[in-house]
Amino acid sequence: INWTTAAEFEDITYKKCNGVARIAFNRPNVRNAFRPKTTKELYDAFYDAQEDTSIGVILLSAEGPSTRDGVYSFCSGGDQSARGHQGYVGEDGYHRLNILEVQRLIRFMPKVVIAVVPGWAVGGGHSLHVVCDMTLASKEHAIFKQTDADVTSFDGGYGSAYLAKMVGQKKAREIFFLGRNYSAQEAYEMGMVNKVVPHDELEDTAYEWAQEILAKSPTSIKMLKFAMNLTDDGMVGQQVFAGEATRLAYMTEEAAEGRNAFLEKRKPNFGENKWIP
Ligand code: 1HA
Repeated sequence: INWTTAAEFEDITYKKCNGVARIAFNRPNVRNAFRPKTTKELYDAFYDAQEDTSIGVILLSAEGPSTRDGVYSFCSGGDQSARGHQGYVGEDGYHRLNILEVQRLIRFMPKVVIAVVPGWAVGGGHSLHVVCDMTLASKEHAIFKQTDADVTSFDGGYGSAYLAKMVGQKKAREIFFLGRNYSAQEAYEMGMVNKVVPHDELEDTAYEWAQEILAKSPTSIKMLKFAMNLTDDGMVGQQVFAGEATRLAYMTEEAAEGRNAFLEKRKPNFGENKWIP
């Protein structure tokens, strides 16, 4: 895969190749924990990928392994050493950790986001894989774990309630209330992993999945993603889906007539026999 660097960051890497963007955590020595700087960089990279019309699929992956002990990780959630008394402190001294904004960007972007999990997916890192459209996991090294209830930093949205829709209420409660380790195979059997892949083939498989998706109709993929989101996202889900319906309506003769009539200061004439059932 001929990746080219799309932008330089400190806590993440950001590359592109043939319609695919790859955004990867790059703090492997702390199990790819995210600090406020990381979430800002993630947001900027995801936003760039969203706005780039050549990109249809984004892989959220991770660099590694740790140079200290050789352990692979996807993401271990919020950096506990960046936590002050009100929350996570950024370099500017403010308490913030805008990981939920990153989640919303992933959720609402009209492109497919695939979590590529080479190792630990823990806490807020686990929630990130949940909110991605699909998850591929390393057979040998991926471990899924929820520690939110150990550190009093809990995801009450997609990380938990949406997870429950994915794996069922009892399993989701077990994952959060006990905080155990689950292998890639166990996560697959629960329905939160799409495929368990030999570690050496993980990145290539993700790229292949992306290429298969890229061969599909972009409008269909985007409408299907938003349709599947809609029922869980309330009025915002409806807004996002309906926004695309509005865009399609703009492309009709009716829309041109409505706009032209206004600009020409006349009554619109939408024509005969247009009330197609
Ligand atoms: O859920 C949310 C949010 C929800 C809504 C709104 C905002 C949110 C913001 C954040 C979060 C969260 O992410 S809460 C959950 C935070 N994460 C954790 O509680 C996981 C902490 N880490 C671990 O449990 C373990 O490190 C591990 C299961 C991922 C891996 O265990 P392992 O292989 O035994 O490694 P370990 O020795 O523990 O870690 C290696 C090094 O990485 C250690 O550094 P050292 O002490 O040797 O210098 C360790 O401290 C560091 N490290 C690992 N995870 C984190 C970390 N440092 C800071 N923050 C971490 N999350």
